[in-house]
Amino acid sequence: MSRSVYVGDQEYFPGIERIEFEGPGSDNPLSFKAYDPNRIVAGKTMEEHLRFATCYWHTFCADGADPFGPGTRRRPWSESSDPMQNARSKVDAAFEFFTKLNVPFYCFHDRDMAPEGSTVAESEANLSALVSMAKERQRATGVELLWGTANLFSHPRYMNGGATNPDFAVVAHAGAQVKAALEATVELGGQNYVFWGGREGYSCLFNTDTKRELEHFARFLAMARDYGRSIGFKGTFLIEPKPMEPMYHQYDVDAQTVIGFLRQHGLDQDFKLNIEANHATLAGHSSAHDLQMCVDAGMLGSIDANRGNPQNGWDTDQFPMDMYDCVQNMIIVLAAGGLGSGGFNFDAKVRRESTDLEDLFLGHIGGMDAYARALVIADRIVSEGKLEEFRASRYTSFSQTAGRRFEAGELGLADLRDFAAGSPEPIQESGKQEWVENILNDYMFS
Ligand code: XUL
Ligand code: CO
Repeated sequence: MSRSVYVGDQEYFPGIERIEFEGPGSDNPLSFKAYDPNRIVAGKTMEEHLRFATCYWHTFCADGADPFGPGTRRRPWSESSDPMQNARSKVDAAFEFFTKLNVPFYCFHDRDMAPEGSTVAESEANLSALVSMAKERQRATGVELLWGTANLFSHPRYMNGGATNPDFAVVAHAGAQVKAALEATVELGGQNYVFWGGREGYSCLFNTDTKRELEHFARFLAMARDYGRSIGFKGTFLIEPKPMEPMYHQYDVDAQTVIGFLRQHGLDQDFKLNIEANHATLAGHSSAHDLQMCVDAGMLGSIDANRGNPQNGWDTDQFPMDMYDCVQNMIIVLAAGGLGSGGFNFDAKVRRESTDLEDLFLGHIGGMDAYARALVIADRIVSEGKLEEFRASRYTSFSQTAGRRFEAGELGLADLRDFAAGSPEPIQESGKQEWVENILNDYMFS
């Protein structure tokens, strides 16, 4: 689909036109070399497969501040002394950006879009005014909302957590915010609603009742689910795991932890997972690992596409460009039949030293091209089936008599003993990791 470029009263990205696919031969940095939204791969367009989203927070709110220094960039949509005026300018800048980049979706936290007021009612009114404006821009441009969420981690009241705060009065504030953010998401036709457990975790066991906090968390999620369904939210609720930052211990450590938690509390029918690459690596996994765990559980919802930095191990939220990671992730997504109502959201920010407005485009273009290339490579790998054939061949003994009965639950430990005692020593079978890795390189660079 081709969306029309939107420019409001002020043009925020002058000199930048619609980013078009120009192909690998182009030396125009403001063009796609690989992402051709209309190109058909495995029966669907690239746009339909990848469902790219731009995030509001890093792209339009972040100024480059880090723990060692303040922001390095001024944005033309943040120059008024009136926060509501800045918020309105930001909506216009955002829709200009989305349509110039030709990205079909966006994502936001409540506080990215509208400033917090001095009372709950004022915050609700601020959000609802900005949501009306965003809804109008969505209608005018065809850009859609991939997911909404609530920021339950920036305001000082949330320093000990949102839904898991030891003080009920703070939990109530978290509830008020999620209620309003769910209403905003429904109003904007959001396809998913995300919970990233910003400060849902703890720093010290001596002052924390983890059992109680986790029970509160499950109750809170069930309340959000019930309220969302009651106001007509038909999309998917998503939990985004992360093991640390800002808390030392975050409750939603990784995919398997979250899957177990959701099942324990009967939330697995409504909730799936949003896997962020940099969070998986902080947990000591690869993003492919966490994606595979979700697929195995039937709970892969969406992806926050980014990458970390092996040098410092922080959540650096860099734009994805490591092709090995992108290809492995795409193999898993394609083999699973796609992301459904999810998408690839760039939870990624330009570096503190990248101060030009143009850099916002360059970061996204690189990420979109990386995943477009990965899609093409992964499609060949999945459709030719060489790797899958080898993987399946390693398990053939479970299709034969005793192995099949084992999988069917028909054997006991004594049966295993008798089988072992009556059989010759198992023949050594190489896992052939070097060979399968070589195959990946052959596909990537042929
Ligand atoms: C933080 C993070 C969040 C979530 C949305 O690490 O990833 O931006 O994606 O709250
Ligand atoms: Co994220």
